Amino acid sequence: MSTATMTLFHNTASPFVRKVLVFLHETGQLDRVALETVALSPTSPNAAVIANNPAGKIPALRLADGALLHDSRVIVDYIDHQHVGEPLIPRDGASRWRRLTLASLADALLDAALLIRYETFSRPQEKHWADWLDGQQAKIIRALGEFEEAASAELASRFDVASIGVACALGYLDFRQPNLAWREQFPQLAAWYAEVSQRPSMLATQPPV
Ligand code: 99T
Repeated sequence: MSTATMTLFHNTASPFVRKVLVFLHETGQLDRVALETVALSPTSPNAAVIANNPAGKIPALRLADGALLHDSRVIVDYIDHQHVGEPLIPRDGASRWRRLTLASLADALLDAALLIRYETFSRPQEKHWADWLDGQQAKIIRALGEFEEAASAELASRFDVASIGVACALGYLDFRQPNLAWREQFPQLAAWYAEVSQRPSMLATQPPV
């Protein structure tokens, strides 16, 4: 019998959902959550998601008492408060703010990559705005540059909110921008990612092929 008391609005293509799933894996709470898979985009929203989250976005997590949490930052914080082991989000001190800032940069990379995805996938070709796409891609490259600096010490030091965010962001780049060839430009980041992508939590949550 299922022991799940919570429901996660979910899609395997979403790197934001993946962060939540990796947190659940890493904290041993996977069996507490049932997955409700939904398909959605800004131009084809999902009614069940909108009924729960006015922003119409996933992940959203329904708790046992019916309360609804979104977005991924709020959900991973909640999950991190639900287990007894070492927190994946440092509770205080300078490390809290540094790890959350790295995690935020990973989200910013994802926001840029998702805007590119929606612009190129959902909008007709003749309406694509090249300067705007270039501006989003530049954000991605700058973020990768900062992660390259952080790879061998800060990211390698532990697999927490920062490292999980960066790992899921890199997985999404490989999924949606397979020709980017970021590994040549950022070799330390590539080496770090090759290692962490073998973790069971990462292997179990890969985007679709
Ligand atoms: O924007 C929409 O209407 C629907 N998009 C989403 O729900 C995406 C799915 S990733 N989720 C977010 O943008 C969540 C961002 C939020 N700040 C968070 O949870 O952290 C879809 C990826 C793909 O299909 O390529």
